[in-house]
Amino acid sequence: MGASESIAQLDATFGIAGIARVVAGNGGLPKVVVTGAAAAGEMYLLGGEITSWKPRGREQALFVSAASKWEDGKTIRGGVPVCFPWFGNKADDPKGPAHGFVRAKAWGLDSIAQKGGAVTVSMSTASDEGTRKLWPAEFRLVLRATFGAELIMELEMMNTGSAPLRFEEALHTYFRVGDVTKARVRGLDGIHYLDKTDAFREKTQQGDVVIAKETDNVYLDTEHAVEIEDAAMRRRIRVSKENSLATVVWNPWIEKAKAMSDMGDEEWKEFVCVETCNVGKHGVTLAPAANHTLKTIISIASA
Ligand code: TA6
Repeated sequence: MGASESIAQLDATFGIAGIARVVAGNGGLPKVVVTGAAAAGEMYLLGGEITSWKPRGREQALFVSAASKWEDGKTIRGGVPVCFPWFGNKADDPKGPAHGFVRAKAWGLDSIAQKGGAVTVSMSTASDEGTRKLWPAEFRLVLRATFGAELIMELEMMNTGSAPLRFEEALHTYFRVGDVTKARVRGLDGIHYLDKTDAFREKTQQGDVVIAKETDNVYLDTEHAVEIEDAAMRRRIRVSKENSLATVVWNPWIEKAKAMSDMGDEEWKEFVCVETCNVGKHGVTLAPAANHTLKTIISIASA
């Protein structure tokens, strides 16, 4: 079955007229387009990657690079990449794909459901011959994304094997901002973090996080919500979460952005990543047949 036929097949099976369709997106890649009463959104089967959320009456909340690649097996630059089963470099294999392998994998579409004005899209991926070569474990990973007045993301991990396993995970969200140099992230004051730009040295956050240079901080032992204050777009984006003990704040700044082939030289100004995670010492250990759900709820208010 060719790509266009399978897209038509998926649309026939899961599409909801006037609410959600499966269509060919960038690079001909299949995506779900949501046009619900409360919000519009998009989610690609490549990586189970959300690339758009626009609550009714509000501006787009997510950033996607104009230079992103759109190819099977490649990662999308922007939106909400799913990092799993490791974060950053693979500890025991520097050649392993950064941030794990599911963000470059084709996921399956499981369901599309409408409730009130919100639409929930559920996609999943699981262990197979390819994943076992990189990570010898049996798993099923489901991402449920609810596009409504809030964006709710639930990443459910199930250990489908007979041995305990340990993994890291992150919803690596790229939030669109008007001007990152005029934005700040609130809610991390006094929190310990590892500074990835300074050999992972442990430091303590003083006040709000302001972006005035390359920033790559892994905040530890933090379960509470944070807020992105975006003065240029006069809005506040609130990121609350459950079952997550770490938060990462990232912006590549000028030089790193220039060095990235899938990011425009000036695009570093247009986003900040605030990532809901379980990484490092907060990696999750799961017994056979057990499951764990990381949840994040995003809302926007005028500032
Ligand atoms: O989450 C922050 C980070 O780990 C940074 O170190 C930076 O590498 C970023 O992710 C993007 O990673 P990527 O593999 O998508 O280029």
